[in-house]
Amino acid sequence: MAPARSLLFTAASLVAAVAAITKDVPFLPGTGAGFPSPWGSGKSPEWKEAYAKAKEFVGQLTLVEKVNLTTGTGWEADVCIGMTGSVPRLGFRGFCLEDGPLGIRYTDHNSAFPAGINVAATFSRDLMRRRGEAMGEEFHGKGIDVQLGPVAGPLGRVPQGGRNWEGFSPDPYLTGVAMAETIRGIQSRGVIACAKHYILNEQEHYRGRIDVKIDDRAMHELYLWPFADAVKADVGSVMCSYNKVMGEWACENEYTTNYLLKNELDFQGFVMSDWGAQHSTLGSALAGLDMAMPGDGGPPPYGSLWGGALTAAVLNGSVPAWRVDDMAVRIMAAYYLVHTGNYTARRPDVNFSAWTNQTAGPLHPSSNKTWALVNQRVDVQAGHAALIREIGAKSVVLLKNVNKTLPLKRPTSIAVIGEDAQDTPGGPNACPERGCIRGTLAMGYGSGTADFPYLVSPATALKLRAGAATPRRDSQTSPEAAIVFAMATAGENFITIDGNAGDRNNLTLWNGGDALIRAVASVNPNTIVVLHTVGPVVIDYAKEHPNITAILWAGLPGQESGNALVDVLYGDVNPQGRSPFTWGRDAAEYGAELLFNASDPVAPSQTFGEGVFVDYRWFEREGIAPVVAFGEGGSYTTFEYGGLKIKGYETERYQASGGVTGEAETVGKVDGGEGGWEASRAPGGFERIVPYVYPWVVGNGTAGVGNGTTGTTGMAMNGSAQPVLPAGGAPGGNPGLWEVLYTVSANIKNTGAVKGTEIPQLYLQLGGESNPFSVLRGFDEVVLEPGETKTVVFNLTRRDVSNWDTKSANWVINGEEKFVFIGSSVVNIKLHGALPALKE
Ligand SMILES: *[C@@H]1O[C@H](CO)[C@@H](O)[C@H](O)[C@H]1NC(C)=O
Ligand SMILES: *[C@@H]1O[C@H](CO)[C@@H](O)[C@H](O)[C@H]1NC(C)=O
Ligand SMILES: *[C@@H]1O[C@H](CO)[C@@H](O)[C@H](O)[C@H]1NC(C)=O
Ligand SMILES: *[C@@H]1O[C@H](CO)[C@@H](O)[C@H](O)[C@H]1NC(C)=O
Ligand SMILES: *[C@@H]1O[C@H](CO)[C@@H](O)[C@H](O)[C@H]1NC(C)=O
Ligand SMILES: *[C@@H]1O[C@H](CO)[C@@H](O)[C@H](O)[C@H]1NC(C)=O
Ligand SMILES: *[C@@H]1O[C@H](CO)[C@@H](O)[C@H](O)[C@H]1NC(C)=O
Ligand SMILES: *[C@@H]1O[C@H](CO)[C@@H](O)[C@H](O)[C@H]1NC(C)=O
Ligand SMILES: *[C@@H]1O[C@H](CO)[C@@H](O)[C@H](O)[C@H]1NC(C)=O
Ligand SMILES: *[C@@H]1O[C@H](CO)[C@@H](O)[C@H](O)[C@H]1NC(C)=O
Ligand SMILES: *[C@@H]1O[C@H](CO)[C@@H](O)[C@H](O)[C@H]1NC(C)=O
Ligand SMILES: CC(=O)N[C@H]1CO[C@H](CO)[C@@H](O)[C@@H]1O
Repeated sequence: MAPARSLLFTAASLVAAVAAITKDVPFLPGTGAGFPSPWGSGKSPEWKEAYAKAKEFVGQLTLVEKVNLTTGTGWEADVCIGMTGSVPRLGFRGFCLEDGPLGIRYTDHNSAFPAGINVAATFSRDLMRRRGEAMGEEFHGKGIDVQLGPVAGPLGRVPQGGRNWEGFSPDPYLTGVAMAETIRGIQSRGVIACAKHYILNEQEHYRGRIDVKIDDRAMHELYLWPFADAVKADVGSVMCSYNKVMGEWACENEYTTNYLLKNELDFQGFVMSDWGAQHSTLGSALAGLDMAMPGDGGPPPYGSLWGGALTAAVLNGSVPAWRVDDMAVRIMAAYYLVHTGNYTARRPDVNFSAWTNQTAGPLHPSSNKTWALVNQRVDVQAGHAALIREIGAKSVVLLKNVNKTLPLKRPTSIAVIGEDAQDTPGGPNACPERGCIRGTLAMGYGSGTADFPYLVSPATALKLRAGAATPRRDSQTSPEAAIVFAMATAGENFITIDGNAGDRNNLTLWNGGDALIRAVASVNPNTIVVLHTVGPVVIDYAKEHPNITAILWAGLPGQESGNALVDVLYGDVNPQGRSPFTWGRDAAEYGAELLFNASDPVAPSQTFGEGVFVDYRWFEREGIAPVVAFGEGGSYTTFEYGGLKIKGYETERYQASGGVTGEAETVGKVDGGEGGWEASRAPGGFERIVPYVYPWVVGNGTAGVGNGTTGTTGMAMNGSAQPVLPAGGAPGGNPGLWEVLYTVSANIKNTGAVKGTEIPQLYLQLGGESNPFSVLRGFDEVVLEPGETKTVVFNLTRRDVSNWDTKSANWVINGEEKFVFIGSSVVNIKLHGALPALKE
């Protein structure tokens, strides 16, 4: 028997959790551990060829050419949001980097895809992958090398987090799957994906100052988990974040970058800084940063922390030559990794300027230099509208549907109420970066936006679909159905809307949404509520209201918003969306708190004392019944579960990885000493663009006198073979973690009258007081005709059944009895059983 789903654990005090933190961390940054910065090995089969090509390419470069690839040319110095220096001698142009996670920012003739949170709600690996592929095609078509997405940080620790919607879900397993599928999709189209923001960037308030403290276990089991999936999926780049972790900036943090990402996870691609998140020349280089973005912002004479300053640091012996070679090799390896097959020789020129909407403009906007035809308005949308509509419809979560109110049955009159249903006056892009509320909400605000090619509002789509039954905007008469629309947005902190500086100040609806819903429901007994929100909102009253017959969460559906919604309202698409987060009654129910008012606003710090207990894990631990549970969502049909089978496999004992890496390599020509200084100056007569970041040294430096930064000196400079960590050994971590230890299967039957898709979910109880009651470890998308039964099979890997153990710095399977729950949400469990003991 599985234990009762009641309060299993007494709530451990947060004070104890906080006290446990320092002792649970293997070391603190700044203590010298975590050096040297691991060099890419290119050992894994997926990276081998890319590394060989990268080394051949980098082997031809001079020091300044290598440095050019590592450093952005400066804010608005070129046409992309970020662009590195080039290698003109070999005809290799710089890397073009462009936001964002739901489509191309600052261009036209591109698509505006559903936000990450929506594709998470589909629980469809297939749609996650296809969305990635379609985005990759668009970025490639515009000549972009790196798409700055997908997002696993913020993970969604707190529901108010301004950028949660750019990512997927506060559940690390769901986010991990979405990261991997999105990355594989993007990279299959010749574009490097960027897993961001690494790491613990969970709120917008104080994001450029806050120091986050966390215990080793929560780091591994929660926040690092989806990044491990990203690395396992061979992501080409990772972006380090604005915040500090355990006292050091995330972009010069040898613990998070060298130790966790590059050593333990064996990440083979390159790490770039978030825009302006780099704080020093040597600290960042030695702690594993590989690319500085946007590149400018340093002191004279270089105007950059890298560029010429990095060249000087190599020449004066402060940064080892192999470290810069490793940066360049990692960057080029990511390039060659995605330029295979169809994409081997295809690298379209950059076809747009992020900085102007005019056709002609400067190639170097910060200096207004070199005017040219910049916006060629290449149409990259292809047939993606159909996919966007499909994701939009399949991400709608049906939260309430009394007496089969939905699907609509040819109502003769519909009232469409609320500004959130309407077209935006001035067009869908009237608010730059969606930085104001006007018309229907289809994406959040900030740098994670793309301009809409068009936006089909719900009102427009309903008008078309309803035909004769012309929708009315008033509620004076008694329409058969009143559809009320309401919204809540959030975004990045460079924009403040209605006092919300990125993060949401509250969890209620915006723009009078709650009052509007109540007013309509007080007069219309068939009130249908549609919510466009960035995350959970407080809707307990609406769930209970007798006149509110249906509630749908449509999230942030992108350009096909209205069409996708109508598909669901009229039953062309049977809803399969499931909530990728928990809905509570107020923010306090979530346990974890967003830091709005720091006692020390200059150097704020915060401890993630709730450990692994976020979202449903916290609700379960505290015995709080959610308003809408994680994984919950209705359908127009019904399903029956049965036939649970659990099978354990005999397995090899888990091997801790060991041994040592190879030695650090210098690649090709090493410019050093006095000759190095001379070789690293700009050629005579070179015409500089001002302001623009270059890799050349100026003046006369001292050759080879320094040997590193204080404290870290010896270790950071040490290029000899280094130990492989026990949990490491291959991209994503120890390969043994992906061994399948159990398969769990169940039969799902469609017991209703219409075709539908069920999302069976597998939760595990890992046992013991320190574990959550249950954690998601599997889901599937099962399409069933009426009366049809299918068997779903879940694989449970060693990683799925393990906990992080600080003492052994590895994953271990604890000795507790473990239970499997299969259900249609975290609280609606249909089948359960015990996992047999492991046969090792
Ligand atoms: C570095 O890149 C810039 C910008 O693309 C270019 O002008 C310059 O010539 C490059 N320097 C070297 C040494 O290739
Ligand atoms: C070496 O160069 C770096 C970057 O310009 C500088 O920060 C550092 O102080 C220099 N060290 C010595 C010993 O010259
Ligand atoms: C290569 O591109 C062509 C044309 O776009 C396409 O038909 C084909 O499926 C692609 N092949 C692969 C392996 O992606
Ligand atoms: C930028 O250059 C263009 C073309 O030379 C010129 O017309 C324009 O006035 C310049 N703009 C600024 C702000 O200097
Ligand atoms: C649902 O239908 C039943 C049977 O027709 C009726 O008794 C009940 O009041 C309805 N519920 C609501 C909320 O309309
Ligand atoms: C370009 O057009 C978009 C969409 O209309 C608008 O949001 C943006 O502010 C414009 N950008 C510039 C640089 O004018
Ligand atoms: C919550 O914030 C929104 C947006 O600022 C605002 O419209 C709403 O009135 C606030 N709710 C409450 C209860 O203050
Ligand atoms: C439901 O709607 C009816 C009008 O049809 C109204 O009389 C009634 O007060 C409403 N109920 C609530 C709880 O608002
Ligand atoms: C560097 O120093 C040498 C002699 O020490 C001098 O000839 C040369 O002009 C100097 N170069 C620069 C750029 O200052
Ligand atoms: C490196 O620098 C440290 C501190 O300045 C010094 O004690 C040490 O001797 C130097 N090592 C070498 C090999 O130059
Ligand atoms: C489950 O694991 C088995 C054995 O490793 C593998 O053959 C199968 O493809 C996996 N199935 C899924 C759905 O991952
Ligand atoms: C200048 C430039 O690179 N133009 C290209 C823009 O993209 C289209 C489509 O890929 C190419 O045909 C152009 O050559």
